[in-house]
Amino acid sequence: MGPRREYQTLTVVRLIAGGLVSTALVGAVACDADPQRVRIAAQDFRFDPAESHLEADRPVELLIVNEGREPHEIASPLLSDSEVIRLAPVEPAQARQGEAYRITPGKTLRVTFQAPAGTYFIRCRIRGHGGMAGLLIIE
Ligand SMILES: [Cu+2]
Repeated sequence: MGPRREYQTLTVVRLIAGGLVSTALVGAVACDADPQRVRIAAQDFRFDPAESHLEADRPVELLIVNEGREPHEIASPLLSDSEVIRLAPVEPAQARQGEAYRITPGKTLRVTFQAPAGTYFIRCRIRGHGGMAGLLIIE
């Protein structure tokens, strides 16, 4: 499966999940503007925690800290989806490599965004790091 096809598959999964969650939360009002902070450790070779839960339509500050000895990266619809509002540039900006961001050992990547409900995959695409995958479940 090529990268383009895979992205489309992920988008469909996200839209389906988003629809289900939206239905379940009808009537809920999200008006709290305090950012939700999430810290995910990129380890050799997994994300910890592998699953995080967040509230939809509220600002999120996502920190990905490389605690390993290997470089890791994050690729996610969160970084490319047009429905995700990026509230600040990704830091450090020079970490960008195509559709992913590379994080060297000891460094932290900061992504500040607001997203509609859905299930967002994150993964490391570096060869041999195939087990590095996680989910941000926004509901
Ligand atoms: Cu990796």
